[in-house]
Amino acid sequence: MLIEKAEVIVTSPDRNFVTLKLTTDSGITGLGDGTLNGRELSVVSYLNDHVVPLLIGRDAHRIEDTWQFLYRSAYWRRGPVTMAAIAAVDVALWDIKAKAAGMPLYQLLGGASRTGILAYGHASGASTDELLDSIRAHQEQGFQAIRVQSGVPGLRAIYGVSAAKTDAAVVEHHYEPAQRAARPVEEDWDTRAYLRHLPTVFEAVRHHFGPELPLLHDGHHRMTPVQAARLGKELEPYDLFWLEDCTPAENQEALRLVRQHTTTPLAIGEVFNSVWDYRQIIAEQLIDYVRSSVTHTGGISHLRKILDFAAQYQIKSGIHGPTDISPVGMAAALHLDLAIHNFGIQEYMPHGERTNRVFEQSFTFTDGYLHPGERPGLGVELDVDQASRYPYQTAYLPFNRLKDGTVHDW
Ligand code: GCO
Ligand code: MG
Repeated sequence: MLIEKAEVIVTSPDRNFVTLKLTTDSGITGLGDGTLNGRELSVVSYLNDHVVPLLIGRDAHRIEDTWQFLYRSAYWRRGPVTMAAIAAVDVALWDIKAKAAGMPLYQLLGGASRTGILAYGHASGASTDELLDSIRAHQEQGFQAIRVQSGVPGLRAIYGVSAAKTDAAVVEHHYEPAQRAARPVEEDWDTRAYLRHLPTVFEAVRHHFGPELPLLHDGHHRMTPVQAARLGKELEPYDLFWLEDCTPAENQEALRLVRQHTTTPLAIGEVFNSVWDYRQIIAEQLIDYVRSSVTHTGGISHLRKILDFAAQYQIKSGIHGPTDISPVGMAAALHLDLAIHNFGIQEYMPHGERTNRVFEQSFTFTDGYLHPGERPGLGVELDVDQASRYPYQTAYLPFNRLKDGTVHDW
């Protein structure tokens, strides 16, 4: 079965998405997500200018060989653009193989290891009261695990908290960090104010919702190791499911200091691209959850290798699933989640209605659990007419400045 056609489709229903569609000589099509938030067109160029010409005429069944060919023949390895482009090809080929087999993709990955995929939703509020309402709204939607992000007194809009007031009607997709604007929006940041405030937020949340509800928090790379160690320690009484990205992810050794001081579980990796980014923190057991997405880590083939490595050290999955992962990337995550043994939790931010019209999906969310569905392949199809109604729009992620004007990690 040969690849006959490769098309890169860019659409911006609620936000920008980059999708690779492969068509084989037997008429089977496959989809892969290559969306890189705020840098989408670089992946489009990488695919169109350098990868698509190499795919035509290749055997669609040779997934591993194609992966190794794209990775090694480029000579310039890793990096988000390269790995998102390779991911798009890899996932599209898995979609084709599963459709050819007449099976949902998870069956080819070893079959189901569980009946459903526990998902966490994003609750947030500028104030603690608003946050408590947002948690209630998520519980009403069925979520059984909740990420908690809160405003900090004295700071304007910050990561994870919508600028608009949260209410039940907009809770589905109230938080979308990329802004459709010609320049990145500037936000402000003060780590000391954050460290003072956050434990009071968790105290209020535990007081209102009791000890059972799994609670997560994202530090979004903004702390130093010693600040992260202090936060982890101070949050111990509130029994977090995880503290995510507490330090900038490039420095794997930073997590050693954090780990020595706290038993709060640690999750990291949404900006990682390969198993090499995890080598030390997995082998030294410095983390508890792997946060990579399928889309930014070379696809199902490579993320599976990272997760199998992690499994040997009792480290579990927590696959990245914000709205900037398209429904194609989400479906790929769900098939992997269902099949692997060391599944931890899946992030789930439901997409908006326009996005759901462009990407027709078979996955379900019931009582807090996701399932990829039983359709052959990934279970997602792209409506090309709908997609063409929403052309690309320039959008940037925000960035942070401290009070004195210094640029800080966002
Ligand atoms: C998460 C992430 C996202 C990122 C976004 C950037 O935990 O879901 O931190 O909110 O900020 O994916 O594109
Ligand atoms: Mg995160």
